[in-house]
Amino acid sequence: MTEEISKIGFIKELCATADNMYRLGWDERNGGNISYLIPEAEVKQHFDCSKVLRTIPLGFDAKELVGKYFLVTGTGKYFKNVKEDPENNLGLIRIAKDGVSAELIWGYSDGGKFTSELPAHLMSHITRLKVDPENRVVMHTHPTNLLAMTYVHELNTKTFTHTLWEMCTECIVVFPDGVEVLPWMLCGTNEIGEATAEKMNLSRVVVWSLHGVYGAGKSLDETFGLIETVEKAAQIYMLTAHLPRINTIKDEEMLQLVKRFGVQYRKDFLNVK
Ligand code: 2HA
Ligand code: ZN
Repeated sequence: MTEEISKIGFIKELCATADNMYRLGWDERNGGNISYLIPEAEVKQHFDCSKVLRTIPLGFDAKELVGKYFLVTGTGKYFKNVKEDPENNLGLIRIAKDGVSAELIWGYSDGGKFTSELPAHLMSHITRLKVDPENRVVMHTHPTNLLAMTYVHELNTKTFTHTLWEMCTECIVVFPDGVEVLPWMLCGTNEIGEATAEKMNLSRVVVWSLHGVYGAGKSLDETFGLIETVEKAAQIYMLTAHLPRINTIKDEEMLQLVKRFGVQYRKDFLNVK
Protein backbone atom coordinates (compact mmCIF):
# COMPACT_ATOMS: atom_id res chain seq x y z
CA MET A 1 0.00 0.00 0.00
CA THR A 2 1.44 3.41 -0.87
CA GLU A 3 1.75 5.87 1.97
CA GLU A 4 -0.91 8.25 0.70
CA ILE A 5 -3.63 5.70 -0.06
CA SER A 6 -3.10 3.95 3.27
CA LYS A 7 -4.01 7.18 5.06
CA ILE A 8 -7.45 7.54 3.47
CA GLY A 9 -9.98 6.53 6.14
CA PHE A 10 -12.58 4.78 3.98
CA ILE A 11 -9.98 2.77 2.03
CA LYS A 12 -8.17 1.72 5.20
CA GLU A 13 -11.49 0.67 6.73
CA LEU A 14 -12.52 -1.43 3.74
CA CYS A 15 -9.08 -3.10 3.62
CA ALA A 16 -9.35 -4.01 7.31
CA THR A 17 -12.88 -5.37 6.88
CA ALA A 18 -12.03 -7.55 3.86
CA ASP A 19 -8.96 -8.85 5.69
CA ASN A 20 -11.02 -9.69 8.76
CA MET A 21 -13.67 -11.50 6.72
CA TYR A 22 -10.99 -13.48 4.88
CA ARG A 23 -9.42 -14.53 8.21
CA LEU A 24 -12.81 -15.82 9.40
CA GLY A 25 -12.91 -18.13 6.37
CA TRP A 26 -15.98 -16.49 4.91
CA ASP A 27 -14.38 -15.32 1.67
CA GLU A 28 -12.47 -18.11 -0.02
CA ARG A 29 -10.83 -17.38 -3.38
CA ASN A 30 -12.86 -14.53 -4.99
CA GLY A 31 -15.87 -15.11 -2.74
CA GLY A 32 -17.66 -12.07 -1.38
CA ASN A 33 -17.95 -8.43 -2.35
CA ILE A 34 -18.52 -5.11 -0.63
CA SER A 35 -19.87 -1.76 -1.77
CA TYR A 36 -19.45 1.31 0.43
CA LEU A 37 -21.24 4.59 -0.30
CA ILE A 38 -18.85 7.49 0.27
CA PRO A 39 -20.24 11.04 0.60
CA GLU A 40 -19.02 13.30 -2.23
CA ALA A 41 -17.38 15.77 0.18
CA GLU A 42 -15.29 12.97 1.65
CA VAL A 43 -14.26 11.68 -1.79
CA LYS A 44 -13.23 15.19 -2.86
CA GLN A 45 -10.88 15.55 0.10
CA HIS A 46 -8.69 12.86 -1.46
CA PHE A 47 -9.46 12.53 -5.17
CA ASP A 48 -9.80 14.77 -8.20
CA CYS A 49 -13.34 13.85 -9.24
CA SER A 50 -13.11 15.75 -12.54
CA LYS A 51 -10.70 13.07 -13.85
CA VAL A 52 -12.48 9.95 -15.04
CA LEU A 53 -10.10 7.07 -15.76
CA ARG A 54 -12.63 4.91 -17.60
CA THR A 55 -16.37 4.55 -18.08
CA ILE A 56 -17.76 1.05 -17.41
CA PRO A 57 -21.29 -0.09 -18.36
CA LEU A 58 -23.42 -1.20 -15.40
CA GLY A 59 -25.77 -3.49 -17.34
CA PHE A 60 -28.85 -2.08 -15.61
CA ASP A 61 -30.46 1.23 -14.76
CA ALA A 62 -29.30 2.80 -11.48
CA LYS A 63 -30.70 6.29 -12.16
CA GLU A 64 -31.71 6.69 -8.50
CA LEU A 65 -28.01 6.68 -7.60
CA VAL A 66 -26.73 9.15 -10.25
CA GLY A 67 -23.77 11.14 -8.93
CA LYS A 68 -23.21 8.88 -5.93
CA TYR A 69 -19.76 7.45 -5.18
CA PHE A 70 -19.10 3.85 -4.15
CA LEU A 71 -15.94 2.07 -3.15
CA VAL A 72 -16.43 -1.45 -4.56
CA THR A 73 -14.40 -4.68 -4.53
CA GLY A 74 -13.29 -5.88 -7.96
CA THR A 75 -14.56 -8.84 -9.96
CA GLY A 76 -12.40 -11.95 -9.65
CA LYS A 77 -10.36 -10.33 -6.90
CA TYR A 78 -9.51 -12.08 -3.63
CA PHE A 79 -10.38 -10.56 -0.22
CA LYS A 80 -7.06 -12.09 0.88
CA ASN A 81 -5.20 -9.56 -1.29
CA VAL A 82 -7.19 -6.34 -0.77
CA LYS A 83 -5.05 -4.98 2.07
CA GLU A 84 -1.75 -5.49 0.21
CA ASP A 85 -2.91 -3.90 -3.04
CA PRO A 86 -6.08 -1.83 -2.71
CA GLU A 87 -5.52 0.04 -5.98
CA ASN A 88 -5.81 -3.18 -7.96
CA ASN A 89 -8.48 -4.94 -5.90
CA LEU A 90 -10.80 -1.98 -5.25
CA GLY A 91 -12.33 0.75 -7.35
CA LEU A 92 -13.93 4.07 -6.56
CA ILE A 93 -16.82 4.66 -8.97
CA ARG A 94 -19.37 7.38 -9.56
CA ILE A 95 -22.73 6.51 -11.10
CA ALA A 96 -22.75 8.48 -14.37
CA LYS A 97 -25.49 10.90 -15.44
CA ASP A 98 -26.97 8.34 -17.85
CA GLY A 99 -27.62 6.02 -14.86
CA VAL A 100 -26.41 3.00 -16.81
CA SER A 101 -22.66 3.38 -16.51
CA ALA A 102 -20.05 3.97 -13.84
CA GLU A 103 -17.15 6.43 -14.02
CA LEU A 104 -13.97 5.08 -12.54
CA ILE A 105 -12.22 7.67 -10.37
CA TRP A 106 -9.57 5.44 -8.84
CA GLY A 107 -8.56 1.75 -8.70
CA TYR A 108 -9.01 -1.47 -10.74
CA SER A 109 -5.47 -0.69 -11.84
CA ASP A 110 -4.95 -3.86 -13.90
CA GLY A 111 -7.87 -2.91 -16.17
CA GLY A 112 -10.43 -4.80 -14.10
CA LYS A 113 -13.90 -3.77 -13.03
CA PHE A 114 -16.37 -3.95 -10.18
CA THR A 115 -17.87 -7.18 -8.79
CA SER A 116 -20.25 -9.16 -10.99
CA GLU A 117 -22.73 -8.78 -8.13
CA LEU A 118 -22.98 -5.00 -8.57
CA PRO A 119 -26.67 -5.20 -9.64
CA ALA A 120 -27.60 -6.84 -6.30
CA HIS A 121 -25.48 -4.27 -4.47
CA LEU A 122 -26.80 -1.14 -6.13
CA MET A 123 -30.41 -2.33 -6.17
CA SER A 124 -30.05 -3.10 -2.44
CA HIS A 125 -28.57 0.37 -1.81
CA ILE A 126 -31.58 1.92 -3.58
CA THR A 127 -34.01 -0.05 -1.39
CA ARG A 128 -32.15 0.46 1.90
CA LEU A 129 -31.68 4.22 1.34
CA LYS A 130 -35.46 4.52 1.13
CA VAL A 131 -35.86 2.61 4.41
CA ASP A 132 -32.88 4.28 6.13
CA PRO A 133 -31.27 7.36 4.48
CA GLU A 134 -28.12 6.68 6.52
CA ASN A 135 -27.48 3.27 4.97
CA ARG A 136 -24.03 3.15 3.36
CA VAL A 137 -22.90 -0.45 3.15
CA VAL A 138 -23.95 -3.58 1.29
CA MET A 139 -21.88 -6.67 1.98
CA HIS A 140 -22.00 -10.12 0.41
CA THR A 141 -20.09 -13.03 1.91
CA HIS A 142 -20.10 -16.84 2.35
CA PRO A 143 -20.19 -17.44 6.14
CA THR A 144 -19.50 -21.13 6.70
CA ASN A 145 -22.16 -22.10 9.24
CA LEU A 146 -24.93 -20.02 7.73
CA LEU A 147 -24.24 -21.63 4.37
CA ALA A 148 -24.22 -25.09 6.01
CA MET A 149 -27.53 -24.32 7.71
CA THR A 150 -29.23 -23.71 4.35
CA TYR A 151 -28.53 -27.38 3.49
CA VAL A 152 -30.29 -28.80 6.54
CA HIS A 153 -32.94 -26.25 7.58
CA GLU A 154 -36.24 -25.49 5.91
CA LEU A 155 -35.79 -22.47 3.61
CA ASN A 156 -38.63 -20.41 4.96
CA THR A 157 -38.08 -16.85 6.18
CA LYS A 158 -40.20 -17.20 9.31
CA THR A 159 -38.95 -20.57 10.55
CA PHE A 160 -35.32 -19.83 9.57
CA THR A 161 -35.41 -16.53 11.48
CA HIS A 162 -37.11 -18.14 14.47
CA THR A 163 -34.46 -20.86 14.66
CA LEU A 164 -31.66 -18.24 14.55
CA TRP A 165 -33.37 -16.12 17.23
CA GLU A 166 -33.42 -19.21 19.49
CA MET A 167 -29.67 -19.73 19.18
CA CYS A 168 -28.25 -16.73 21.09
CA THR A 169 -30.05 -14.45 23.53
CA GLU A 170 -28.98 -11.28 21.74
CA CYS A 171 -30.13 -12.36 18.25
CA ILE A 172 -33.64 -10.92 18.36
CA VAL A 173 -32.16 -7.62 19.57
CA VAL A 174 -29.42 -7.47 16.90
CA PHE A 175 -31.62 -8.53 13.99
CA PRO A 176 -35.22 -7.92 15.05
CA ASP A 177 -36.05 -7.53 11.35
CA GLY A 178 -35.08 -11.19 10.91
CA VAL A 179 -33.42 -12.73 7.90
CA GLU A 180 -35.19 -13.02 4.57
CA VAL A 181 -34.43 -16.25 2.74
CA LEU A 182 -34.14 -16.55 -1.04
CA PRO A 183 -34.12 -19.95 -2.75
CA TRP A 184 -31.13 -20.94 -4.88
CA MET A 185 -30.88 -18.52 -7.79
CA LEU A 186 -28.28 -17.86 -10.47
CA CYS A 187 -25.83 -15.32 -9.05
CA GLY A 188 -24.48 -12.26 -10.89
CA THR A 189 -27.81 -11.59 -12.63
CA ASN A 190 -30.23 -8.67 -12.49
CA GLU A 191 -32.94 -11.19 -11.41
CA ILE A 192 -31.16 -12.14 -8.18
CA GLY A 193 -30.39 -8.43 -7.68
CA GLU A 194 -34.06 -7.52 -7.95
CA ALA A 195 -35.12 -10.37 -5.64
CA THR A 196 -32.49 -9.36 -3.06
CA ALA A 197 -33.43 -5.69 -3.17
CA GLU A 198 -37.10 -6.57 -2.78
CA LYS A 199 -36.31 -8.60 0.35
CA MET A 200 -34.20 -5.69 1.66
CA ASN A 201 -37.45 -3.74 2.13
CA LEU A 202 -38.19 -6.04 5.05
CA SER A 203 -34.82 -7.00 6.46
CA ARG A 204 -31.16 -5.94 6.46
CA VAL A 205 -30.11 -9.56 6.00
CA VAL A 206 -30.94 -11.66 2.94
CA VAL A 207 -29.79 -15.27 2.86
CA TRP A 208 -28.90 -16.66 -0.55
CA SER A 209 -29.61 -20.34 0.01
CA LEU A 210 -26.71 -22.68 -0.78
CA HIS A 211 -24.52 -19.64 -1.54
CA GLY A 212 -24.13 -17.00 1.18
CA VAL A 213 -25.66 -13.84 2.56
CA TYR A 214 -26.24 -10.14 1.90
CA GLY A 215 -26.17 -7.62 4.73
CA ALA A 216 -26.77 -3.88 4.80
CA GLY A 217 -26.04 -1.16 7.33
CA LYS A 218 -24.87 2.34 8.18
CA SER A 219 -21.18 1.43 8.56
CA LEU A 220 -18.79 -1.38 7.73
CA ASP A 221 -18.58 -2.25 11.43
CA GLU A 222 -22.34 -2.37 11.90
CA THR A 223 -22.91 -4.47 8.77
CA PHE A 224 -20.09 -6.83 9.63
CA GLY A 225 -21.41 -7.16 13.21
CA LEU A 226 -24.87 -7.96 11.90
CA ILE A 227 -23.63 -10.80 9.67
CA GLU A 228 -21.25 -11.96 12.42
CA THR A 229 -24.19 -12.33 14.83
CA VAL A 230 -26.29 -14.25 12.28
CA GLU A 231 -23.29 -16.49 11.57
CA LYS A 232 -22.73 -17.10 15.30
CA ALA A 233 -26.34 -18.19 15.68
CA ALA A 234 -25.99 -20.51 12.66
CA GLN A 235 -22.85 -21.95 14.24
CA ILE A 236 -24.73 -22.79 17.46
CA TYR A 237 -27.43 -24.38 15.33
CA MET A 238 -24.91 -26.49 13.41
CA LEU A 239 -23.24 -27.55 16.68
CA THR A 240 -26.54 -28.69 18.16
CA ALA A 241 -28.86 -29.66 15.28
CA HIS A 242 -27.87 -33.36 15.44
CA LEU A 243 -28.22 -33.54 19.26
CA PRO A 244 -31.39 -33.84 21.30
CA ARG A 245 -32.30 -30.30 22.29
CA ILE A 246 -33.52 -30.13 25.86
CA ASN A 247 -33.38 -26.33 26.37
CA THR A 248 -34.29 -23.33 24.26
CA ILE A 249 -35.06 -19.63 24.47
CA LYS A 250 -38.83 -19.47 24.62
CA ASP A 251 -40.96 -17.02 22.64
CA GLU A 252 -42.14 -15.43 25.90
CA GLU A 253 -38.49 -14.80 26.79
CA MET A 254 -37.79 -13.23 23.40
CA LEU A 255 -40.75 -10.97 24.04
CA GLN A 256 -39.13 -9.84 27.30
CA LEU A 257 -35.96 -9.03 25.33
CA VAL A 258 -37.67 -6.91 22.67
CA LYS A 259 -39.56 -5.01 25.37
CA ARG A 260 -36.42 -4.49 27.47
CA PHE A 261 -34.40 -3.21 24.48
CA GLY A 262 -37.27 -1.41 22.78
CA VAL A 263 -36.75 -2.91 19.31
CA GLN A 264 -39.30 -3.21 16.50
CA TYR A 265 -39.38 -6.90 15.61
CA ARG A 266 -41.22 -9.08 13.10
CA LYS A 267 -44.23 -9.70 15.30
CA ASP A 268 -45.64 -12.51 13.19
CA PHE A 269 -42.39 -14.47 13.64
CA LEU A 270 -43.10 -15.12 17.33
CA ASN A 271 -45.87 -17.41 18.46
CA VAL A 272 -47.13 -15.26 21.32
CA LYS A 273 -50.37 -13.38 21.84
O1 2HA B 1 -17.83 -12.36 -6.38
O2 2HA B 1 -19.25 -14.20 -4.14
O3 2HA B 1 -21.44 -14.28 -5.62
C1 2HA B 1 -17.81 -13.63 -5.89
C2 2HA B 1 -19.12 -13.99 -5.32
C3 2HA B 1 -20.24 -14.10 -6.25
ZN1 ZN C 1 -21.01 -15.15 -3.51
